[in-house]
Amino acid sequence: PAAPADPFNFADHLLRLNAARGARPAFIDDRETLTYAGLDERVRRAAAGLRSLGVHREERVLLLMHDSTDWPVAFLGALHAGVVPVAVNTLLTAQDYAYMLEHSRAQAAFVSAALLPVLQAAMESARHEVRHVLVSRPTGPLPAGMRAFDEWISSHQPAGECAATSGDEPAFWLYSSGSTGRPKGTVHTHLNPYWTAELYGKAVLGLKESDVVFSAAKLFFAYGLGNALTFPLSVGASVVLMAERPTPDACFERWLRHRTTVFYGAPTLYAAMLASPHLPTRDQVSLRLCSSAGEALPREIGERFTARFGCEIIDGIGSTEMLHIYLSNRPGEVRYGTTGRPVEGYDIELRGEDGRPVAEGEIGDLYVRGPSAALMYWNNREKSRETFQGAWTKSGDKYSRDAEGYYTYAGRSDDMLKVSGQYVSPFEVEATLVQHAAVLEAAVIGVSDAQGLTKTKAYVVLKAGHAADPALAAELQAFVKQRLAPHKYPRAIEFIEELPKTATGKIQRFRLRERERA
Ligand code: 3SK
Repeated sequence: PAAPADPFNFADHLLRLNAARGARPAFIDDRETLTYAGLDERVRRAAAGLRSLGVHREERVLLLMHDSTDWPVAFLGALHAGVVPVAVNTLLTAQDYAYMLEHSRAQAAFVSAALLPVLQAAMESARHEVRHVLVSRPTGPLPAGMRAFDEWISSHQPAGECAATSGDEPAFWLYSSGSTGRPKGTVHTHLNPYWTAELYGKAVLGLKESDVVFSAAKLFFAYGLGNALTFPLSVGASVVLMAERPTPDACFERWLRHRTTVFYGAPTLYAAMLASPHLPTRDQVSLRLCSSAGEALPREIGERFTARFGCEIIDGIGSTEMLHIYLSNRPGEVRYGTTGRPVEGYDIELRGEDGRPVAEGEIGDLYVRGPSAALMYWNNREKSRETFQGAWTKSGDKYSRDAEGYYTYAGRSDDMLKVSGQYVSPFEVEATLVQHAAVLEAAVIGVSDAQGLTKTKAYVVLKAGHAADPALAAELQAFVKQRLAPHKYPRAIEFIEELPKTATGKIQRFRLRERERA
C-alpha cells in the first residue's frame, strides 16, 4: 500500500477506521469490556486531559502500567494529542526508571497503582521533570498531588481534532537494551505502527475483525504492542488484556473464558504450556493461529503444539528498532526450526565480515531494510549510527539462508542473551555478582536446556575463605534478583577456580560455552 499522506496521526487513524464498530468490544480485561465507542471517547478525553495539564506536543510522558484497558487509552490519548508516550517495562528497578525519567524528560507519568512505590522511589533519586502523576486503578487514597486515572479521564470533555502530526514525527518511544551501557530510547513515528500492521498483522497473520486476540507478551514490548493494540485495532478485532504474569494457567484461563482465536507467546511459554498438567484439549480451545517471537522456536515445540491443537505457531523475528516482525513463517507454509522468509515490504541481507552478502548456506550478520525502522536512539548518536546505517538496520543476529529462501537462526552477533524472549546483558549480571562479598570474578553465558531454550549460567570465582556450596549459589541468585529485573538472574551457578582469559585479561566466554558443549 501507498503511505498515507500528511497530516497523519496514528491514534486518529485507528479511531476513524473503527468509527462504525461502536458496539463491538475493543478491549476486555478482568474489570470491564471497553467497546470501540467507549475507546474512542476515553482516548479523546485523555488527549484533552493532557492538553489541560499543559503537556505539549512532542513532550514525553512515562507509561509504566500493567496491561488493562487503561493502557491503550493512555497510549492512544497521548498520540492523539501529539504527546509522546514512553512505554516502559514493568519489571525494572527504581534505578532503571530514574534513568528513563531523566533521559526522556517525561512531563507526566501514567502508572499502575501496584507500580507506584517503585516510581516514587525513582522520582526521589532522579532529577526528573514529572509534574503530574496519574494512577491507574488505585485501591486507596493517593499521595497529595496525584490523581486517579479514571477520575482524571472523566473530568474532561472528549477532544475533537487530533494534533495534526506528520507521519514521520516522533509518536512514541520504547527502550531497547544493549550488551553494554544504558537502555536506548528508540524513537518511533506515527507511520511505523501503520506499516507493521499492514505488512505483518494483515498480510502475514491475516487478522480478521472476528478474531479475539490475546498476547502473553505485554503491551510495553514492541512485540506485544503490535500483537495486542496496533494490529487488532487495524482490523477491528477484540483484544483480551491481562495484568498478571503470563503463566500457562493464566493463559489457558483466557483462552477458554474468552474463546481466544489468535494467541501470541514466546518459546519458553509454549514449552511450559506443553508440560503443564492443565493443558486444554483441542476441543476446548478456539485457537486458529498462534505466533511466537523473542527467541527461535525449537522445532519440537512447534510440532508438539500443532499435533495437540491442529493450529500452527508462526515463528518470526523482529526487533524494538524495526517495531515488529520482518522475517517470518507463513500460515500454511510453516517450516519448524526456521524463522521463515522475509515479510513482503522488508529486504534482508546477510553480510559477512567484509560487509558483502554471504553465499547460500553461509552464516552472516542480518541487516534489514523496511518502512517501520525507528528514527534513532534518543540523544545517542554513536549507537544510532552503529544500528541505523542509512536505509539498513543492523539486527545484531546471525542467520543463514537455504536454497528455498528460508532463514535459520545462528545466534547473536554480540554477547547479548535472550532469555524467555527478553534481552539479558551478561556484563550487567557479572557486574552485579562481583558486588557480593564472596565473589572475586564472574562470567555469564547462555546455555541450552533440554528443550533447546536459552537459560543464563554464571561461572563464579570465589574470594579466599568462601566455600563453594549450594547455599552460596542460592544466595548469589537471590542477590542478583534483588538488584536487577527478575528475568536477569542466573538460573545456574557453577563455581570455578579461574576464568579463561586472553593474554590481555579479557574473559573468553566462548571457552565457557565450549566447556558446556563438551
Ligand atoms: O523478539 C522479537 O523477535 C521481536 C518481535 C517483534 C517485535 C519486537 C521484538 C523484539
